[in-house]
Amino acid sequence: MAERYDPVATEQKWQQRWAESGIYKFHPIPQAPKHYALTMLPYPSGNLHIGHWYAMSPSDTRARYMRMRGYDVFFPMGFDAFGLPAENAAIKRNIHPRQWTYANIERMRQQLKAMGMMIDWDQEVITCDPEYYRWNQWFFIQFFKRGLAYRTYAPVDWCPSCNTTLAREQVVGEERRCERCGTPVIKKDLDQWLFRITAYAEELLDFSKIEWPERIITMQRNWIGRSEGASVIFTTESGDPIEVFTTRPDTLWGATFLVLAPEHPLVDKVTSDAQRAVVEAYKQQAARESEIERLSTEKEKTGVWTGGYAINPATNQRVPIWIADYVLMSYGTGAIMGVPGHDQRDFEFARAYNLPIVVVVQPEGQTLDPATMSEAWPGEGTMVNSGPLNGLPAGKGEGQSVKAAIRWLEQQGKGRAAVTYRLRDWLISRQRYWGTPIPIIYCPQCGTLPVPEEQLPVTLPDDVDFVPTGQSPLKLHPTWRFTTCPQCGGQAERDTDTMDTFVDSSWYQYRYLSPHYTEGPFDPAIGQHWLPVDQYTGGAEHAVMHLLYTRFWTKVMRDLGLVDFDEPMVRLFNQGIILGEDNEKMSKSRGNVVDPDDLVARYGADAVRTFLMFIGPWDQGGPWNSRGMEGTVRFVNRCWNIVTEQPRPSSTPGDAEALRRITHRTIKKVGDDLERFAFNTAIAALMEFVNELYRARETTLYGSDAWHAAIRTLVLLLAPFTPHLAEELWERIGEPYSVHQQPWPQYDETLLAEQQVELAVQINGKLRDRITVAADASEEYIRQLALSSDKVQAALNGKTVAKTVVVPGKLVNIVVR
Ligand code: ANZ
Ligand code: ZN
Repeated sequence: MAERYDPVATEQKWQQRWAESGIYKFHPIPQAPKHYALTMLPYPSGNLHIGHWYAMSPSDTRARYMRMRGYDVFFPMGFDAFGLPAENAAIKRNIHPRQWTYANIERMRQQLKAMGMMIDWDQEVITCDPEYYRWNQWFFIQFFKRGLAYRTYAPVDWCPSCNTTLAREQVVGEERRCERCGTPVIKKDLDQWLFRITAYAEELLDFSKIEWPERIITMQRNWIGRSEGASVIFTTESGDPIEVFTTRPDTLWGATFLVLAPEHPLVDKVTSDAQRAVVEAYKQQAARESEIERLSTEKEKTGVWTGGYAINPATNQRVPIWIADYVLMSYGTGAIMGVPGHDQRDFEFARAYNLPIVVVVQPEGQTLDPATMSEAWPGEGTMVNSGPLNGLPAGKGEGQSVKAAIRWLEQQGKGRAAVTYRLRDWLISRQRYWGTPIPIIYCPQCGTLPVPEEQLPVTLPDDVDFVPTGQSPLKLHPTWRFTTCPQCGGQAERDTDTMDTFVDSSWYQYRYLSPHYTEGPFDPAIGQHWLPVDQYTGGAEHAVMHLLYTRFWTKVMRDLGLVDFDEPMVRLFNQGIILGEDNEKMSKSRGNVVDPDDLVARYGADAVRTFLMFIGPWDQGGPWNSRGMEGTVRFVNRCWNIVTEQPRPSSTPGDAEALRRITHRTIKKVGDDLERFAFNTAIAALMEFVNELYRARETTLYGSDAWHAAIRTLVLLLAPFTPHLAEELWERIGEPYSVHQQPWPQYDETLLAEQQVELAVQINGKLRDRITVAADASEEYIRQLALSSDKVQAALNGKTVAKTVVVPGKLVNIVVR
């Protein structure tokens, strides 16, 4: 009786052996060309779910493959361990967030080990460890010294349920809800720390040094939102300049009013006493609306006149200054020139409030009349009513109106070319407990000072009441915030906010190289060899937060002299999402959650890994399928059996050359597929190969050189996918430990060509047809093909076939009686 494969025992055996023999040990100096493979680190929520498996096991397969390709591969793992859920869970269970977090980490680390990944756990990074967040604080201070961290009192997005501020990226959807809890976000005025990511806006638009999915690049490009145009200076009657940003400076001669955002700092000054009450009321109302509501083109345009006027620098005419909610303080300069002839929103506004409309672009073959126009003309045409621009074609090209307008503005000193970005600075202050304390001291004498670097880390105290009140919990601690001023030694206070956890994940890839290094965020000698990350993998949901922040962070690190490259991750691959069997997002309430622990206990990690990779293209994700899971289990067992079982001796002749060809074709196919993350087709090729091996086993090929070579190749090709099974089989075929230290098999080009042969098809010796088949096609296949030929069928005319003789490479003879 053949021995059955016992995945659970086998997996434990090898996981232990791998750990003892240290085959995944990180080499500070790579011993071969380096390959830094990184997968996004998990949040320690308490349980590894199938989504983690879907993100990590294919990454591990790819990393293992690269190692067999001859690279020294670093594939580290850690935990993104600060953040709100720890506090919420801790409040619910009445335990400390630290305790909750570290218990979860412990559990998840075990689950990750059970997955059979090639992780060197000595390189692990836990972002809530003081030895980690110390460097968040250190970076903060470097940013501060360079003017890249600054504090302002400003209206910020505030989640009333999480009781904290949010970065703009964390406010999602048209309804502007909190990304975490879905509560509608409100505005609140607070003193907040921001990182000046906008200083890098232009450079962040340069994607030429990275190979990232087009989708992510587009999302980042749109998020940064670059607009080219001009800033134009209008002057109020009291002499204050009002700068507007416009993409159409050529329409300046048609600007018949100005509109300020209700929050614009000049509103109070330009407002006349007669208008003050309505202006105040309007400001109040606008403050309650969301940005999306304010920008909506559907919405009726509203606004009020301030009672003030400014001078249009081109026409020298007085234009009224209005405020309206469709102008946002957070974009451009927070003020616009109203050009109702050519901007639809301005047109609607002018019609609603009876403001004059002037046409400055006449379209070809039409004469627009402001009195009868029903909408603005944003298109092409010839400039009219525009002094020096008259007669020019309207457009952005050379010799066209926009360039001419900018030149005119610059000559007159009334404006200049300008670029505006949608990107805002990154707000990092959080009024929560479980995060990195901001290393700043406020001294009544000396002002705002960074904590001296030798005093880092500023540790997070344990004895804090962290139940959210809207106040920073650290502020409520009886003593923590009191300190002495590093400059004058007098009484001073610490900043009591903590940092956004996206700070932690902005640079963790550097820390993995030397997680306990004390002289800097990472050991530069090791960084020299290993950076940057060669291959990053993770979810596409991080397109505009994490993936933008880490690019920004690396550029700052470069400017600080810490690294000598511009981009943190050269290549990026985004996996899809694994859905429940019902094709819906997995969720407890739907009851469609698949628990990897159960599956591993039943089928082993290798089968689960393989199934996840076989389910479909990795970037597309797909629904769970229990039948498919069983299919994978069968495949694992078939691999086991083909290597370990001894068949009965056979005298059927086998084709050694054909076996060699399929072996080499499989090497090439699996390798090519792994290069492009096509795990599913790679596994399909392996399945075909195993089928072929089952056929070959029933012939004299069993036990031949070609057989042994094919089996050995199979085990090597399985190694990245089913690391435990492959290791066990490798031992069983008498090869030395470890299969994971073997080179990837090479294929022989000359064996790849799929040779075609033409066969004559005879009936009782008489030629009836010719068929073309692969040179190594099986006899059964050739027989089927010959019998299904139309000509053969016609000639047979219902007669019974006595037998069919296949002469390989030559002919098929069908004998009828
Ligand atoms: C005059 C004008 C005439 C405009 C015209 C457009 C067409 P993008 O492409 O998104 O950058 N604008 C500027 N600042 C604004 C703000 N804070 N809130 C709302 N709208 C603002 O759009 C730039 C255009 O949006 C600017 O060009 C300005 O209107 C408006 F025929 O100025 B334009
Ligand atoms: Zn002081």
